[in-house]
Amino acid sequence: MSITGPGTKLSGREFDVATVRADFPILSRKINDHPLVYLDNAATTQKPRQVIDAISNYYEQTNSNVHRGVHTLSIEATDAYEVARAKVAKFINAPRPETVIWTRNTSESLNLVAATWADKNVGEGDNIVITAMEHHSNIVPWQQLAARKHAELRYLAAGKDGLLDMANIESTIDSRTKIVSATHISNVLGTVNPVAELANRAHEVGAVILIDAAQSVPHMAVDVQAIDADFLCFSAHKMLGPTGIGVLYGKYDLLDEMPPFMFGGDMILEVTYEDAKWNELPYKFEAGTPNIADAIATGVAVDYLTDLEMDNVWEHEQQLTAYALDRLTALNGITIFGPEDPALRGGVISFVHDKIHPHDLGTALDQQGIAIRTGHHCAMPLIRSYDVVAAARASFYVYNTKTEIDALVSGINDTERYFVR
Ligand code: C6P
Repeated sequence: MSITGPGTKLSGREFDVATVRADFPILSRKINDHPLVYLDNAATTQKPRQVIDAISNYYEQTNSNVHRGVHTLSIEATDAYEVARAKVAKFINAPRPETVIWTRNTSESLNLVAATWADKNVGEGDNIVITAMEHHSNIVPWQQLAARKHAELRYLAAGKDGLLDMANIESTIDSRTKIVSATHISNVLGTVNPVAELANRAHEVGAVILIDAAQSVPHMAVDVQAIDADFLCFSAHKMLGPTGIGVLYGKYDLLDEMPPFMFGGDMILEVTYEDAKWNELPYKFEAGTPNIADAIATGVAVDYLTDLEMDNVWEHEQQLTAYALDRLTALNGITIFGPEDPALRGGVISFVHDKIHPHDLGTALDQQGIAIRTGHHCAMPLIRSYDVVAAARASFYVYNTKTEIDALVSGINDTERYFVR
């Protein structure tokens, strides 16, 4: 697995958070008369000026449809759209740009694989393996598919330590497994899962692996070839890019054999009154006018992260996470979910307070300008397995600082003084 953990040497350049912060206009906003402390990055990240400008520049200078025109604007738009795809391919070390499909988001990418590859390849009596720590977007499509195909949906269990129970991997992923679909980093527990090991086991039994990288690609160097991922997906909005655009990576031969997901313009080569032939990759999976501006802006977000260097991004978040775990653990009445060892987790910390409901805590923190997420985090089965219905969650990114974690801790203390008398 290509992840960079603690102890990794930085590549020489300082990670200068103050310089990074200056690129994000929203970070100078005040919320309820306090400076914004944005700790809801697992939900969506803020956007740097470069990404915002890329969107307005596109509409001011280039706006046109792609793959259709012979005029200058259409050629420029097409070039920029394809350059962005190539940047994303390089970012995840995909062997060729055609293996990167633009979708709307991670959810759509997961649904695409379930509705095409899995619909074609999963039959009665087969099984699909996911983990106990999946987001709803990586549970519900498989529940639906399993019901439709009379297949079994299996879960690789997770222990209370927040780690997958890898001891059961051989009995869970067996000769009737057709696909394993697993999150790389849990959006609730922060756990970094051993996806290369899962891929290896899937391949041993002739299954394919789909990796939900919504919470990993934005934060660490991910190499699809090193992991040997068959499919991998993520959303631009969680990595400094715009909403409404995401990625599905797939191995060329798998994508080539898959039926299309949606039908319409651009995804066809030839249409007669009777029938149609599908276009080559990646266009077979991009029916209709795509989200051109946001694809181009995603390329700019990738440039931004590439410039920071993903090893530095990971190292920065590791330091913040270790610091936040230390400070939160020292508070009374707080239970933190997920691995105790910061080296086993990304920058996501979910927790509950024994006397303050997460929604009350979130609302009180907002009064102090601090944005966290509260609720089930779209992972109801996992949250319920901890005997709670909701949790508070702080999640970090490139622009966060230890001072902001101090603000979170003092915000919790202030809330406690108000609620617990
Ligand atoms: N998690 C969170 O606050 P979309 O919404 O399609 O861009 O991403 C879905 C998704 C899939 N997998 C994982 C691991 C995720 O974390 C998410 C999005 C957000 O945790 C919004 S619910």
